[in-house]
Amino acid sequence: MNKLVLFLLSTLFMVSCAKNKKQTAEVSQTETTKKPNIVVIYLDDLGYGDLSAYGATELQTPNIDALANGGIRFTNGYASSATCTPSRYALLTGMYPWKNKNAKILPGTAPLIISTEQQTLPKMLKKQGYQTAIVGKWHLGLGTGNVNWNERVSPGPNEVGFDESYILAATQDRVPTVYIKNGHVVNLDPNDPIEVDYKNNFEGQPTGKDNPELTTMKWHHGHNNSIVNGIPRIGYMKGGEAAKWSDVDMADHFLEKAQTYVKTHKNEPFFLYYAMQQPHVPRTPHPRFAGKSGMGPRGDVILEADWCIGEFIKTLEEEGVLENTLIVFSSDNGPVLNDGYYDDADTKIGNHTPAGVLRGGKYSLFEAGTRMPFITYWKGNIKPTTSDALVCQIDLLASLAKLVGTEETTTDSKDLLDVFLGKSNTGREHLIIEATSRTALRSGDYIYIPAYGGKPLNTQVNIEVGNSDVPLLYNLKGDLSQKNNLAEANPEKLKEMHEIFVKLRGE
Ligand code: NG6
Ligand code: CA
Repeated sequence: MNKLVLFLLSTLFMVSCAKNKKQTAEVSQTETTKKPNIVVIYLDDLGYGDLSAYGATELQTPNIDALANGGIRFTNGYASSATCTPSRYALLTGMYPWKNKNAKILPGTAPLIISTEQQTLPKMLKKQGYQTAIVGKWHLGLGTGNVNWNERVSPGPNEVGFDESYILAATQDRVPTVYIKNGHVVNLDPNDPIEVDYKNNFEGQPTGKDNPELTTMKWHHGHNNSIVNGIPRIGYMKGGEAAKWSDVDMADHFLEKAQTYVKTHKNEPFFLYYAMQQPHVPRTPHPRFAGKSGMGPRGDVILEADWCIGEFIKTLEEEGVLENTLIVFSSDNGPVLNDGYYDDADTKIGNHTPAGVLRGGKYSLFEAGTRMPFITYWKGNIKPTTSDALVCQIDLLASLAKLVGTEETTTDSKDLLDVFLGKSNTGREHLIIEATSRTALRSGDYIYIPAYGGKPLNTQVNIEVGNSDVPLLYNLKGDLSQKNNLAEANPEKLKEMHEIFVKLRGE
C-alpha cells in the first residue's frame, strides 16, 4: 500500500470513530434527559392485611395486586408513624416527624406545618425539571393561623413544591368539607361565605350531638359537630353550600383529577402524589360499590380504591407513559375498624384481618400501626420480587433524588434507591417509628418499645397502642405477632437497643 492510500484509510477510520462517539453521546444525553415520571399512590388507614397480595382472603384487590406482583412487594416497609399527619410530613419532607412538635393529627384550621424554607420531595423534583402535583388528602395544615377560606388560602401545597394542587384540607371527617384547588375553594359562591371554627358552633347551625334526627351516619365517639350530607363531622362550618363535596363521589372526583393530570402532563417528567381518602372514616362508597364486599363500607371502599387504581393505571397505559413511570404504593398508617362512627366495620368484619398477623393498628407502636403494604412498580424496569429489606417512606426523598440525578437529601432520609429498584436487599439498619408522640426503635430483626405509662388499650377504637409499665422487646423474625416480650430474658439486647434508641433520638 502506498502512503496516500494509508492516509486516506486512517482518515476514514477516524471520521467514523468520531461519528460513533457522537452518536453515543447523543444516546446517553437523551437517556439522562428522559427522566421517569413518579407517582406516589397513598392510601389512608389501609392495613398490612387489607390486600389480597398481602394475604387477605376475604377481599380481592386485583389492581393493587397487579402492582405488587409485577413489582417489589415489601414486607418490611414502614410509614414513619401510626397516624396521618406525621406520616405525610415524613413522606414529603424526608424528616422524622417527632422532630417537629406540630406534626400530629391536625384540625382543619391548623397552620401549615412544613416550613416554606424546608426541603421537600416535590421541591427537589421540581429543581430537576419535574412538573409536580398533589391530588387528594393534604392534612399538613394551611395558612399561617387564621385562614379566611373565602380568599386564596396560603401557604399550602403550592408553596412547598407542588405546581398544582387539588386537595381536601384535612380529613374526610373534618370541616371544611370542600375541595381546594391551588388555594381556592372550588365552587365557592361569594354570597355564601365559608366560616370554620373548631371550638364554637355558629348560631342556629344543627350538630350531630343535638340533631341526631338529621344524620344518616351515627357517631360513636367524637364526630358530633356540624352535619354535612347527613354525616356529623369534627369541627363547625357555616356557609359554602355550593362548594361542599359529595362524599360518595369523592373517589371518582379525585380519580378524574389524577387522570386529567396524566393526560395533560404526559410529555413532561411529572411527579404526582395521588393521596386517596380510603378507607378512612366516614366510609362512603359510591353506590356502585356499596354492599360489594359483604363486610360493610370499610371493605366496600377498599374495593372502590382498588378499582380507582386500576382505572388510573389504564390511563397511564393509554397515554403511553406506563413504562416510563415509577409507581410507589403505600398507606399512611395502620387499620382501624370503629374510628368514630357506627358503620358496621367491626360488626361485619367476619374473618377478615385488616392487620394480617400483626399486633395493634392505627395509633399503635405495635407493628400494625406503621408496617404497611409497600410496593414499587416500574414496568420493564423493576423485576417482580418480594423484599424483606427494612425501608421507610421517609427514604423516598433521598432515593428518588438519586434516581433523578441529584444528591439533594435530608438528615433523616436514606438513599435506598437500589433497594426500591430491586438491585439490593440491604435496607436501613435502624428506624425510629412514632405513634401519637411516642417512639420506638426497629433495628435488625428487633423492635424495642420503651415503657410508656398510659392505658394499654384504646377502648374507643379497641386497639392495643403499645403502652406498658415495662419495656417491650420482640424479635420479629420468629415473633411477628409480638407475643413474646424478651426484655427480661435478654437484658443485653435490651440495653443495646435502648442505647441506640437514645442516640438516634438525640437525647
Ligand atoms: C382522630 C379522630 C379519628 C380520625 C383521626 C385522624 C376522634 C375521636 N377521632 O382524632 O376519627 O379522624 O383523628 O386520622 O375525633 S388520620 O388518619 O388522619 O390520622
Ligand atoms: Ca390515616
